Amino acid sequence: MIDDEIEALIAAETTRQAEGLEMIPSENHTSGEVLKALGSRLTDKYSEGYPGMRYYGGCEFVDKVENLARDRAKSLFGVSHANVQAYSGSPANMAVYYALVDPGDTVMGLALYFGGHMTHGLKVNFSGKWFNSVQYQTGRDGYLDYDAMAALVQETKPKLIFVGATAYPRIFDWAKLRSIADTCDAYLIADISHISGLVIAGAHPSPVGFADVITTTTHKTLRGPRGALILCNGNPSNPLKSVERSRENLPTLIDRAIIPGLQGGPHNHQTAAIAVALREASQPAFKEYGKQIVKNAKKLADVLMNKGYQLVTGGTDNHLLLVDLTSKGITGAEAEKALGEAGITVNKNTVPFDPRKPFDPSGIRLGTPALTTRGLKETEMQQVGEWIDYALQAKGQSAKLAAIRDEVVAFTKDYPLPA
Ligand code: DSN
Repeated sequence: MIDDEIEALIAAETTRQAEGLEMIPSENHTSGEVLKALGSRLTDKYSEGYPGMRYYGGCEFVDKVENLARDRAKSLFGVSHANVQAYSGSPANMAVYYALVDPGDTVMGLALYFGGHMTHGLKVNFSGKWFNSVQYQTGRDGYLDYDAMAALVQETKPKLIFVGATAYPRIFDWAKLRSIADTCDAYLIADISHISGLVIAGAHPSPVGFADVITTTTHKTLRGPRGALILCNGNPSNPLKSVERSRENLPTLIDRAIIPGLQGGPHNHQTAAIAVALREASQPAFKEYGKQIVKNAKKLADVLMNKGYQLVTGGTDNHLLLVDLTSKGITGAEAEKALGEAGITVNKNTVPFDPRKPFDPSGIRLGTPALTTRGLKETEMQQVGEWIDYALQAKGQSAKLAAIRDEVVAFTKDYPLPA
């Protein structure tokens, strides 16, 4: 039986993506091969446990799938251990807490409203409720304030420090962060969800060798399916023996946190799709892709700054721009709506020290990963910047926004979604 209701909705969403410009920095377009793995019979299979140690029969092929995904992740990032089972980024981060700290322990992370993530210690998230969460932030200039962070670490002595962001346009100084964590022997956790594709491409420094554990979603700049990786170094131990919390035991601690700690059966179709994406990311073309993402973001930053837009930190080193719209007299929510009507999908976002509330903050995030996947380069970024500016000026004027949308739709015909 064909489910015509769902089929129509999938078709409508596909058209929305194809005829619009997806500029949410955490989104991307996967390849047809990734989609094929996601839509496979692997979704039918239960396989709680790890390859060679399952609680179910019939795992001979999903074992191979998971081993391929693990080996590809290890080789691509240069680590000795990879767990590929976390259902997505938040469960991956939860597993890290579960593995390394106890409820009530002091943990630290970048505040959400300064570009961090909910799971890095937001008060209404499990990470802020179950732990004594201390939050660091950026300076007035939008850059991470390493000195203030170091002082806060000295004062509060966290056992674990999350570093990573959802709205930070600059690079992380991993060596400096390691030395800050070492002042209280804290575990340093690098959540590179937004930038893992850039790390692989050599367009952002790698935290390997500095962070104790690295987490990343697989669906952002890495351009895979929704999912996550947890990466570390160390020696896996006999799974039946108990292990102490130590850096040497990180692989065992992480694996046990995922199962039996937090999750049940792995999503094998997702694991296969991650393996496909990791192979794609190991190709020379992916390095070019990652570098082009950054070139495109820098070009868009220049175009918008030349039109008088204020960018947090005055530019970007990565895949995203955080635009403070205060001086333009438009709010983040108004901008998101106007751009949406013009066929450009973005999301409203707080800016550092935002006087406004998160549901209608002062800024928007703009990202180039999805547009770069479709083949847009610096020349096209000029045009995209023009449309963004026209649309923001045309806020509330349906006819003008519809006219921009017509231009966007026509433009996208030359930049199809990946086959
Ligand atoms: N929701 C993701 C983002 O948009 O950045 C973070 O989890």
